[in-house]
This record gives sequence, C-alpha cells and structure tokens, in this order.
Amino acid sequence: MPEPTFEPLAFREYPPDEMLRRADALAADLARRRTVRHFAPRPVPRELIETCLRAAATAPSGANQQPWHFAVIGDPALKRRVRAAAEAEEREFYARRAPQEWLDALAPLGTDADKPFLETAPHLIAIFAQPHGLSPTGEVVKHYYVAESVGIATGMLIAALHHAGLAALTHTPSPMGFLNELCGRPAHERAFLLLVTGYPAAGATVPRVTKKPLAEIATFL
Ligand code: IYR
Repeated sequence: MPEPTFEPLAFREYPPDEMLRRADALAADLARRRTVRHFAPRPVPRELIETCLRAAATAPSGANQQPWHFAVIGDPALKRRVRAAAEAEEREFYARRAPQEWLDALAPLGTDADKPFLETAPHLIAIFAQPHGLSPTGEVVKHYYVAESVGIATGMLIAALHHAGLAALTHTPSPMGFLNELCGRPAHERAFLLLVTGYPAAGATVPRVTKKPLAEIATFL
C-alpha cells in the first residue's frame, strides 16, 4: 500500500457578510437555471465546453477514482444518428413502455417522443459511468459509489454550463445503451445521461413549474 502524502489546504476564508453575499448571489443565479428543450443552432466554442468539463472534473468521487467519461458530440451526422436512436426508444417509451402513472407525472412538462434538439443544439455531452477502471498494467480496478460520483460531477457540469451562460437539458432516453456504440465507449461503461447544451432558441419557453420551499426540503435538528 502506498503511504498517503499530504499538502497544505488552499482554503479561502471570507468575512461573514461576504459569505452571505456570495451564497445569495449563487442561489439567485442558480434559481434562474431552467431545463431548456428548444435550442438555437448557434455554435458554442469548444473551449467553453472544455472549461465547463474541467469544472465538473473537480467533483469529489469515491476513493477519488473519478469514474466518469464525457463524450462530446458536435458532428452533425453523429447527432443525426443519436436523434434517430433516441427517438426510436422514446416512441416505444411514450406508446408502450411507460406506465400511465409515469406519463401522468410527465404531463406538466409537455414532453413527447420528438427530440429535434438532439440535432439543433451544438453539443450533446454523453456522460458515461465506469463501474470499474483499468490499472496501468491492465488489471480491473473496482470503482466505489459510482452513481453518486457521476451524479455529483453531472450536477457540477450543469451548474458550470449555466454559470457560463449556456442552456442545458438533462435528457435520458431510456434505455440509452445505443450511446456506447455511437460514442465508441467500451461495453462495461454505462450511459448515465445525455446533457444537451447550447444557446436557447429565440423565444424559447419553459413549463411553469415551482421549486419546493426550504421548509419542505430541509429540517434543522
Ligand atoms: N426520457 C423521456 C421521458 C422523460 C422522463 C422524465 I422522469 C423526465 O423528467 C422527462 C422526460 C423524454 O426525454 O422525453
């Protein structure tokens, strides 16, 4: 076992009033984030996506194993294939697979099997979870808390994209195994989420929804 090594923590302390101001500013900015389903074809510089991915990659993860891979799809022909495969699954979902209870829960969002945004948006980020990795000598290395780790990194990516001024959609075609083949990812990786990002279409609308108040989501004991 290698001995752990330590380094000084680069912690930044703020005066209490500044802490509140910062917390407030972030809460207000995140409150403006909405899941967007109408995108503009306007291009987004690759560097912006790379920087947001760098932010996501700072996420904590089980044993710091960073069990994620982000496949960024910008090629129009590949986006077309992703759309065709996703819509095939979604048509089954909406017509047959989804129980009525699920369709009822989705009704306020106004979604259906048509996913034109998969071609319109400039970038589709397919996020893969890695239940295991490989050591430099090719041995299988088990990963821990994979879903938690990838979920946290995805949340940070969503926040980073919003902070940078982009709109995003967490899209979950189900099942999404087709993404492994289209993105050239190994079979043991599990497609976790398809994050669609770009500028919103002019005049884009979003469903009128509310977030639960603090008193409902938190208890102080
Ligand atoms: N994957 C489908 C259905 C869907 C499911 C949930 I839960 C949502 O919050 C939104 C949609 C689709 O993308 O349409």
